Amino acid sequence: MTKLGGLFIALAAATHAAAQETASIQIPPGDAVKTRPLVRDVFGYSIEPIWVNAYTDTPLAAKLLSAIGAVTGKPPPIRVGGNTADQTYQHDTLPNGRDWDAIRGELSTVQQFNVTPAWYGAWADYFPRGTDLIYSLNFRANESGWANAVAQAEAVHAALGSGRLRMFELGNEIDHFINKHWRAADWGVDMYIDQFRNLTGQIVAADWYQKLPEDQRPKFQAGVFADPPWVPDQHDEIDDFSIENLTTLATDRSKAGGIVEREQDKAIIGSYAMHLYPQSTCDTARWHRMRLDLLSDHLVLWQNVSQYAPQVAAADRAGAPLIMGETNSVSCSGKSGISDTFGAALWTVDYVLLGASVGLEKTYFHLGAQSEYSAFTPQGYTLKNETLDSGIRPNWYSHYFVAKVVRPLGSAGNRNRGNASLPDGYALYDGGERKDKPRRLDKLVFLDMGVWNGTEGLSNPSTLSATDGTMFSEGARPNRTLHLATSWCAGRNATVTRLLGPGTNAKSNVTVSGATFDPESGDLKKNGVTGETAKVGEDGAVTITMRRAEAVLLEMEDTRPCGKAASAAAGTALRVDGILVSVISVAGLLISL
Ligand SMILES: *[C@@H]1O[C@H](CO)[C@@H](O)[C@H](O)[C@H]1NC(C)=O
Ligand SMILES: *[C@@H]1O[C@H](CO)[C@@H](O)[C@H](O)[C@H]1NC(C)=O
Ligand SMILES: *[C@@H]1O[C@H](CO)[C@@H](O)[C@H](O)[C@H]1NC(C)=O
Ligand SMILES: *[C@@H]1O[C@H](CO)[C@@H](O)[C@H](O)[C@H]1NC(C)=O
Ligand SMILES: *[C@@H]1O[C@H](CO)[C@@H](O)[C@H](O)[C@H]1NC(C)=O
Ligand SMILES: *[C@@H]1O[C@H](CO)[C@@H](O)[C@H](O)[C@H]1NC(C)=O
Ligand SMILES: *[C@@H]1O[C@H](CO)[C@@H](O)[C@H](O)[C@H]1NC(C)=O
Ligand SMILES: *[C@@H]1O[C@H](CO)[C@@H](O)[C@H](O)[C@H]1NC(C)=O
Ligand SMILES: *[C@@H]1O[C@H](CO)[C@@H](O)[C@H](O)[C@H]1NC(C)=O
Ligand SMILES: CC(=O)N[C@H]1CO[C@H](CO)[C@@H](O)[C@@H]1O
Repeated sequence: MTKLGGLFIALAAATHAAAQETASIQIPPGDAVKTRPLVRDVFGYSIEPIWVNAYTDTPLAAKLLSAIGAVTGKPPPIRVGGNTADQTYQHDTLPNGRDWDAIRGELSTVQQFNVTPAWYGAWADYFPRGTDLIYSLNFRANESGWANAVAQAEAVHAALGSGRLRMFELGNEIDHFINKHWRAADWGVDMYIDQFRNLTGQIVAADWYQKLPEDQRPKFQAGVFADPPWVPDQHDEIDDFSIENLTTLATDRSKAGGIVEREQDKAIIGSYAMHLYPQSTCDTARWHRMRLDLLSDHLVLWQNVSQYAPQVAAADRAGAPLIMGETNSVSCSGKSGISDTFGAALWTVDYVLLGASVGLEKTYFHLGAQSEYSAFTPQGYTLKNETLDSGIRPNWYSHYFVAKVVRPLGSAGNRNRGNASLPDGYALYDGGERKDKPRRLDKLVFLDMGVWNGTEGLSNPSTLSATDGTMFSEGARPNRTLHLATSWCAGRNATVTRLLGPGTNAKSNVTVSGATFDPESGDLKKNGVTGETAKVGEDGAVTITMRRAEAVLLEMEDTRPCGKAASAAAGTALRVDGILVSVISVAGLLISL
């Protein structure tokens, strides 16, 4: 973890950089940095089971998710899971004659979510072709040897098929099960491993599973813990759950063991998951600590994300990646005025890329159709005495921006891209898998996380107006100029894409270099190709100016060695209006969009 120490210095520099007017940044050559792979479906969504119908009843989500797939070549991964996963019960038929029914208790909170096998089929075809789905089984209901979960697994696979259903989870935030009275006080890693083996053993032994060719058998995402390792006051209860404790020998934490002790368990674990919500409305202590400015602070994000480094190392040792399986800015449904601002959008970009650079392979942002943190909401509804429209919030635009960041350059599949954190940003490299293909700098991302409270775009008809900004920054919006020393060839142009908003406090008028989405239909209205470029000077010098509260992406499309004359590169010809419309090779599968 020596690299993390190095990172810290870079990040500390970043927090002061906003005050400087210029900064000189040396971009390390590809062979000088340690990188993690950056996958093109790094940014996913987690949908609360009770809200799946709301999302799949309108075309909005499908339209938006397809727009990402059109840029990256791979639609965002979707996890159907959350609190209501452990309240989902499957029945052959329901008294209401439909395929789902939510039984509400006091304060209209959902007590039980009842579904029939037909429910999975109702949304199976909704998500764009190529979407990888994770489905969270009810792990709480352990009666009759998890008969409910065993039946769910078979029914959801029958509806979705192996092409869509990639993994199961067993339960949601299982480290809160004692507190919820779903397990006794002795609930811990050892008992979890026994129960994991029992339920997965039953699923794996089932006829339907055994009949599948080996490469089509859904795997399991293990863990699914909520407690942030380094923030004890946010733990609901005392337990020993952590990815380290789950996957290492109790006697020697540097050696793989625990759940991966048996080869047959290791073979079915596709990934490990944890959840993180840096802020929360769930209790009064945390309610009083909530602040928009905390999202505009790279050091706070670093403190939140770096606590997973030991968990990543443990998952690496155990042979499967760690995933941020459910997250958002503020837990218990979010906080308008924080979660639905342009500040949250910049935070989201920084979070996904920082996570990837620390080794969190993918990050899934939670969606509820009436949640204040959702990137988009499919239907109008009433909340806190306000009537809201369906619509799109600023953090949707961070996804579109990240799509541009991870999109492959040229026409070739590009799976070996790595990342490195830099002061204020990230460097993305490609190649390096062979000696004759040296690792090359592809892209650079810079974020100015300083706060600028503007006076435009303060409201958004899909969110509460009661929280619209009332504090405004004075004077002219500051900017600074970055002088970059890159390994790019003199005379070439880097294309420039910006994530733009009127201010940290804005709830609308956010764009990705002018690209906007219709809040009702989800249609991409402008393509965002402004033609802005940054010319590479002598010795790879690049100069770029960015305003306070802004993100910028630099891409070097011309990837041939220096000295080769520029001509229409193979990749450029495939692009129409900046969007990839071709067939791209993704992990050996051909996916046409
Ligand atoms: C189900 O959970 C309860 C509560 O922790 C426990 O007493 C019981 O033994 C569990 N049943 C099985 C089959 O594990
Ligand atoms: C699961 O546990 C039950 C009750 O202890 C046991 O009868 C059954 O054999 C176990 N199944 C598997 C696959 O481990
Ligand atoms: C891991 O297990 C040890 C030993 O049982 C325990 O002391 C520690 O608190 C556990 N870690 C977490 C994060 O629960
Ligand atoms: C995130 O970091 C902030 C600042 O250090 C801290 O107050 C908060 O508790 C952290 N939250 C989590 C869940 O790590
Ligand atoms: C909604 O209106 C009712 C009745 O006027 C009032 O009592 C309540 O405090 C309001 N709630 C919110 C969140 O403003
Ligand atoms: C910006 O506005 C938000 C609320 O919209 C407020 O919480 C924050 O303190 C303001 N920050 C500055 C530096 O003006
Ligand atoms: C940067 O700030 C300076 C000083 O306020 C201003 O003159 C200039 O127009 C700004 N440039 C951009 C691109 O915003
Ligand atoms: C770089 O961009 C400038 C300005 O758009 C243009 O004049 C020039 O021809 C471009 N150079 C190359 C090598 O594409
Ligand atoms: C800003 O957003 C509002 C509300 O979404 C919209 O009506 C307005 O046209 C937008 N203005 C610009 C300049 O895009
Ligand atoms: C600078 C750097 O390498 N950033 C991250 C990329 O991934 C490695 C993991 O190998 C992290 O340790 C670094 O923090």
